[in-house]
Amino acid sequence: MIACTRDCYDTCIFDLNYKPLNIFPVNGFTCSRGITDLKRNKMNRIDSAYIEGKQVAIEEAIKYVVKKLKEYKKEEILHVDYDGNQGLLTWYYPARFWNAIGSASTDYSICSAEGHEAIKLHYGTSFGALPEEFEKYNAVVFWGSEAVFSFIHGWRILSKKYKITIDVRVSETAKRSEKFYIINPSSDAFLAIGIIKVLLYEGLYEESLLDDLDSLRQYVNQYDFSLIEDVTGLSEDQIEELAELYYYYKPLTIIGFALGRTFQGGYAISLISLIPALLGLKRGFYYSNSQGWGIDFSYLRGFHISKPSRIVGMAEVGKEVEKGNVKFLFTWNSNPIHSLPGSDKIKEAVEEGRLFLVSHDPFWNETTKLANVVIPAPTFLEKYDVVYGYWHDYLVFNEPISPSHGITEVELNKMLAKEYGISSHPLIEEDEWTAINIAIKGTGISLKELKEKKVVKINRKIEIEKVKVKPLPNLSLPPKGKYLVFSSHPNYTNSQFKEVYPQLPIAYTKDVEGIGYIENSNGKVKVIFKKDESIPDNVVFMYKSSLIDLNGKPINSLIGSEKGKYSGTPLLNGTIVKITLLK
Ligand SMILES: Nc1nc2c(c(=O)[nH]1)N[C@H]1C(S)=C(S)[C@@H](COP(=O)(O)OP(=O)(O)OC[C@H]3O[C@@H](n4cnc5c(=O)[nH]c(N)nc54)[C@H](O)[C@@H]3O)O[C@H]1N2
Ligand SMILES: Nc1nc2c(c(=O)[nH]1)N[C@H]1C(S)=C(S)[C@@H](COP(=O)(O)OP(=O)(O)OC[C@H]3O[C@@H](n4cnc5c(=O)[nH]c(N)nc54)[C@H](O)[C@@H]3O)O[C@H]1N2
Ligand code: SF4
Ligand SMILES: [Mo]
Repeated sequence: MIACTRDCYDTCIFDLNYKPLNIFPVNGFTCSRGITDLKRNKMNRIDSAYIEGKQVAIEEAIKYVVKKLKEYKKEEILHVDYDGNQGLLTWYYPARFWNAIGSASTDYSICSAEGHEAIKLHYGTSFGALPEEFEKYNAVVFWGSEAVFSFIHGWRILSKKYKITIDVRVSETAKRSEKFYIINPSSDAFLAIGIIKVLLYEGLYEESLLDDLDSLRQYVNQYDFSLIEDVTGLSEDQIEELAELYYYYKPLTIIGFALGRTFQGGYAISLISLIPALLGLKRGFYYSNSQGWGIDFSYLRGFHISKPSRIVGMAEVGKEVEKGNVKFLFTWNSNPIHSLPGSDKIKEAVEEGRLFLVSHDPFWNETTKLANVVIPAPTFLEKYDVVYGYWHDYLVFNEPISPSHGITEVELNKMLAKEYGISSHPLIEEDEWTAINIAIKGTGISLKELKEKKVVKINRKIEIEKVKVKPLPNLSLPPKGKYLVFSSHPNYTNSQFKEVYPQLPIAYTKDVEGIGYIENSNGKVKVIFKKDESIPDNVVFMYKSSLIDLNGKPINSLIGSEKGKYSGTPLLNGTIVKITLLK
């Protein structure tokens, strides 16, 4: 079997002919990327190792990387890895070499970390509804989620329900919903307070699971409806209607990752998560179930023996590179030049010789094209791995169906360790399969069983009886202005698939058409503007897969190093910009 390892809610499972399995919730269908995977696997591949653009043997590249590594202090060496491939052997285990040498690590905050912490404050876990539980609801609220594109199997189940969407523009999900509410960007915490106020005032909460309604009442009383109306852009009547729909339908709330990247996004998610509990729904939300399976990701990364010498927030990598605090950057499973905030600073530092960049990736991308050293990696179709999802509860034993290109992350880890002279370090000595067997113990599944059956249900149930009201956040007013806002495109997963579906940097606004600039105090980028009536005045909208401007400059030049309060997630959807058309 093979599970698609891309960063995606759905984690489709395929047979060895790459046909999607006809089991719930995969249900025999996949996306526009899934159907082109076999073709794409032969396109745009890195076919060899490279040093400064010159083709070399992989062994030579590794020797050179280790020689360079030894020139820097461990705090100046940073590894940047994220979810290009969610396999336990591809993403997690390879952090061991870096932890063994005590280099710096990121805080893994770029995507969903803020919301995990926000929900855990109240529920003690971020584990929400399972696919089977999606089926039981009559209605759903998509809150900051473009599920029609980003979560196609979830959407297939939920599209049959009564649907309510809360967004800052008329998204595709909004268009296909029975009701939608368009609010001002980054005002979600205030809307959640408005809904809670109505439910409490009107007594619409017979079976609340919250432990301290008095504190909640006092808290929401601090916020007048006139303020909530002003901040959210909705009228009191609209908020009342939304609250009554919540009470009447008792919907499942899909809390989108996009929210965690807004101004006060963690606060918003924390308050939103209280609504289903107030209505008596146990785990009446879905955010990401990844931290609920009992997989010990820290063990895989080796934190039980060696920790990073320092943590650099993903919001701050650009800034730290600019300051000269990071001089060596090793990346795998991630395309930082495309996707990190302030990535223009990383690009400049490499071009000016202030940063040594190494990338291990299967495909040529914005980072590999710039890197001093490139090492080819096999794709998930070319190696063994163990894969979990962040929605469904299957664990999958991935088997290769194509000949391997390059060197796996595990092999590279071992070769780096050998060259560095630390092969006998306990993190390196422990065989990767032994590490996996230990790390998945909490799922109740052994590696032996998984290897035999290939696809095994984790069957984890987390019961919630009471939900804690406190801590409640102290809110500030979101800044006014035009917000640059991003979302998922159906044909790409983040920066991937441009070899199949080429694209241009297009920014959608209500009324501007032509070529021009988006700018703020952090930078200026050149894009194509297109008019789109679904975008309000205070939003400039872009897909998060076209983050390189017409001059090759990262759009993320515009994103500063501000970060969320709970987990340091960058404010990717919280940036204020100005637009000008080229004369
Ligand atoms: N096809 C496809 N699927 C994907 C991905 C992909 O690139 N392509 N990426 C995957 C990844 S990495 C992730 S993180 C998830 C993301 O999936 P989602 O959680 O669905 O997030 P986004 O698609 O980024 O954006 C969701 C919506 O949030 C809205 N939004 C932005 N700011 C605000 C705000 O302040 N308030 C409110 N209420 N709404 C706001 C946007 O307009 C957008 O419609 O999808 C995964 N699935
Ligand atoms: N402005 C703005 N920036 C954003 C976002 C936004 O909404 N707006 N979204 C953010 C979000 S949600 C996320 S998750 C990040 C994603 O950021 P990225 O790191 O760009 O994520 P991907 O493009 O999914 O994957 C990264 C790389 O992993 C590689 N890869 C795939 N499989 C393997 C493998 O088996 N081995 C190795 N070594 N590499 C592999 C891919 O080829 C790709 O180059 O971007 C963030 N950046
Ligand atoms: S990207 Fe998502 S929907 Fe597409 S094949 Fe992979 S898991 Fe399935
Ligand atoms: Mo993400």
